[in-house]
Amino acid sequence: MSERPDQETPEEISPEEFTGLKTGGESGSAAGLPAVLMSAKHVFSVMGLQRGMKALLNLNQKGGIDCPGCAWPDPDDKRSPVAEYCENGAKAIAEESTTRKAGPEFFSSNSISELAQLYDHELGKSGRIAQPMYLPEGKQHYEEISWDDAFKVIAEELRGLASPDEAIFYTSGRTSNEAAFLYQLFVREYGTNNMPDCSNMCHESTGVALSETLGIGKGSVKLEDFYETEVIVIMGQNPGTNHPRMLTALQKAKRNGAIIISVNPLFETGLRAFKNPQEIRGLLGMSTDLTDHYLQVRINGDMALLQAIAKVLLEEEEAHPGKVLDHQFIREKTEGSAKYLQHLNTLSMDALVENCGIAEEKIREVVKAIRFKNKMIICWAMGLTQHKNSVDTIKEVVNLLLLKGSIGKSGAGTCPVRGHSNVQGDRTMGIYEKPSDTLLDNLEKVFGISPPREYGYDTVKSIEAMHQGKAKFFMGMGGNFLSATPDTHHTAEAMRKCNLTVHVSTKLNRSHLVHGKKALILPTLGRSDVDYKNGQQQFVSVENSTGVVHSSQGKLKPVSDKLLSEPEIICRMAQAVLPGSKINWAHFNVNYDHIRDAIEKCVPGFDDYNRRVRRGRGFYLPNCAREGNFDTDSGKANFTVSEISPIPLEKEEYLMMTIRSHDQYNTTIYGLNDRYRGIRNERRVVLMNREDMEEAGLENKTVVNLYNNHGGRSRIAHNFIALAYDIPRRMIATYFPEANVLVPHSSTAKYSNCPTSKSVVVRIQASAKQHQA
Ligand SMILES: Nc1nc2c(c(=O)[nH]1)N[C@H]1C(S)=C(S)[C@@H](COP(=O)(O)OP(=O)(O)OC[C@H]3O[C@@H](n4cnc5c(=O)[nH]c(N)nc54)[C@H](O)[C@@H]3O)O[C@H]1N2
Ligand SMILES: Nc1nc2c(c(=O)[nH]1)N[C@H]1C(S)=C(S)[C@@H](COP(=O)(O)OP(=O)(O)OC[C@H]3O[C@@H](n4cnc5c(=O)[nH]c(N)nc54)[C@H](O)[C@@H]3O)O[C@H]1N2
Ligand SMILES: [Mo]
Repeated sequence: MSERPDQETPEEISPEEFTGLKTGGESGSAAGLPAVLMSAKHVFSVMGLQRGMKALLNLNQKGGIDCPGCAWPDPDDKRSPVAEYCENGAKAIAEESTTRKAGPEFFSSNSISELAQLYDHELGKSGRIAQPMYLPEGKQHYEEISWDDAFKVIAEELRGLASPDEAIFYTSGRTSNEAAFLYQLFVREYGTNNMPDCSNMCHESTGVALSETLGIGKGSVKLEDFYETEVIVIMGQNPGTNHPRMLTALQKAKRNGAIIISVNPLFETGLRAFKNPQEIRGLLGMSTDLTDHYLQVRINGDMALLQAIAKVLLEEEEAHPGKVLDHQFIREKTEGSAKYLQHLNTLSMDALVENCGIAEEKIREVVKAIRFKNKMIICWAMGLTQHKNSVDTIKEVVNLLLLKGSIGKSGAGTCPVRGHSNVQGDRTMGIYEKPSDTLLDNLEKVFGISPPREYGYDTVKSIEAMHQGKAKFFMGMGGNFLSATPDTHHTAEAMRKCNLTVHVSTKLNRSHLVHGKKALILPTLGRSDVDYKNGQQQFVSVENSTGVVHSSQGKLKPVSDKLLSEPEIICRMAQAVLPGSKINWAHFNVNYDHIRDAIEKCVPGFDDYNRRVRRGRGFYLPNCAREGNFDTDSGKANFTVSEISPIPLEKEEYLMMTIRSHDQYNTTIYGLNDRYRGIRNERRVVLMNREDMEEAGLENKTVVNLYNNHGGRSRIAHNFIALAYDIPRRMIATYFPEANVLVPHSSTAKYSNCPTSKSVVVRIQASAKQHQA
């Protein structure tokens, strides 16, 4: 770690130049009129008035378009007739439904190396990809190709591999249930479980921790639970930007008397206060304060904080016997409490305080506020899942809920807030490198295929397999594998070793520009596009963060008649690759009801799928933890024992979290502003503690390079502007995906193999370069 990297610049994969930072004007509250104006600006500038209105009026309405943004649930009953969406949902729909398109001439006049010089936000502005494109070996320009020929290229490659395990099939979380089911069916008939997905980089740690402790990898709460709860803890999540509609639920919870505790190294605007744009008072600028207790935790200090809270709760229980812990629940519904409580007693409060960075008095104050409350919801997202010890930290979340009996009853439970709008549904459909026996048995029974039983590669293992030449074919059903995964240069080397890389995409992204020897881009219909089969309009279905399955039907005319739906792409690819297939692929492509019939036969919980999904609000999937039944080996919820594992930092080292700005959706960059944080027109910034900057001799806005060395590889990210910010000492923050060059692929979470994107150890060196404001 101590070596400075040699200054030789690795080949540039994306621009590292500045766009012109402006600072100031941090927001004190989220949403309000500015959010409404921003939504309108984004939508109408690229879609026009009529198309824009049509999209917005249908967004998240029953029978309408499911927002392609986040997976936050829609209200079951009352929905705002005009605005059941948020600013960032509006941006997502504008990005997808733009009328701009990248036709064949766009590709013939721009070589791949020219396109690589564009920033991510500029790539997106090229518009919707309007026809299939092929990059033959050795060529510098993508060329138009017919769909039939594209499927032939894929078939030839897949049939030529020595083993099906030389192919990798990635999925991003926008893929509908119908497409996801067909995709995994095709991949398993072809003969591999190499099905990595974005979940591997996202809530994988959650799935592992919750399955082991509560018997189900998903959260247990419904939206209504927020309205009945007494305490909401929000850990490692920035709802104002990433799940803005959650603020409406928090506001309602607050009005019903709930206490909100926010745990985050940054006091994000969306955690402070909310001006509800669906209410006149919100539009007039009146805000609701959200957070009652803000805990500025150190990066990865959450486990220590949770243990400290539990320790103080035990003391409170001693002082007020029977009033603080739910003894009956612990006795009847859980296992392992004795060991857990014993372990808590051995922990040193001082060590916990030092690790989490929050003063003991503050912790005591918070515990005082919640000690007699019985209904608690804990929400979390990437701030908890992307660390080495994430699985154990999330188990510690469960411990706290179990102490309070806060699971399996209304107004209480686990709320891992999912990312992509159907990431949870994709897993339910079997997009997983470790499929369950139940699913494979059912595929065998229903389709007569022999799916492979060995586990496949997850995301990080896929990168390694490509890097080592063990995998030679990569296909992405959506997503942007190159930019989303860790260690950008290492992943680029891996992708370039493939014989063929194939991307089913709506918009151009960097994974199309860092490609295998040959490459295909297959353009697909998005959520908002109408999809007809034999004159009959189709719909697809998705599952939100609370396990509700509902329909989504496109309403807009596609920008080109050469786009195919994801289900059709899979059916036609399957027919080309598997001519002797046992499955009637053409049948699925006639009417998506046929796909749902097949899902009903293979996936538990989907009885009467076609009828129930047609009910406006859809239906809830079974959830044992919600019912207070735990599908674990013991049939009980498990307390677990974990030890904190402080990340050692040498004198000049910092712990870096890579986070999202307000103007991006993962690797899709809508714009260069991060309005709530007061950062505008620039993404190459590093947020630092002011005292750390003084100590390091860095003035505000000095240009620095960030570097590290992990697993034998030196990494450097050039040109970041250091900004003094309210963040704990020795902690820094940068934006994803620009900082992904620094995230070591060899550093992943224990048990879930999730890249540790929120705890990257780096050093900082001033650069000779100056930033011109
Ligand atoms: N508009 C928009 N919406 C999105 C997305 C998007 O990019 N844009 N992405 C979608 C996806 S796929 C996902 S997964 C979600 C992501 O939603 P979030 O998880 O909210 O996204 P991040 O920006 O990664 O933010 C993590 C938060 O965790 C905090 N944090 C970092 N490290 C720690 C830590 O160690 N402890 C604690 N307590 N906090 C920490 C950061 O300060 C930040 O506030 O959002 C989804 N929704
Ligand atoms: N350093 C760091 N890295 C991270 C994270 C982090 O916090 N820090 N977060 C991780 C997380 S939580 C996630 S979920 C991953 C995200 O990883 P991905 O899901 O792979 O990335 P996205 O940026 O969401 O994918 C965007 C692309 O999807 C395509 N697309 C959009 N809509 C559709 C559609 O309807 N159909 C199809 N076929 N394609 C479509 C577009 O071409 C677009 O360019 O990144 C992870 N990477
Ligand atoms: Mo995610």
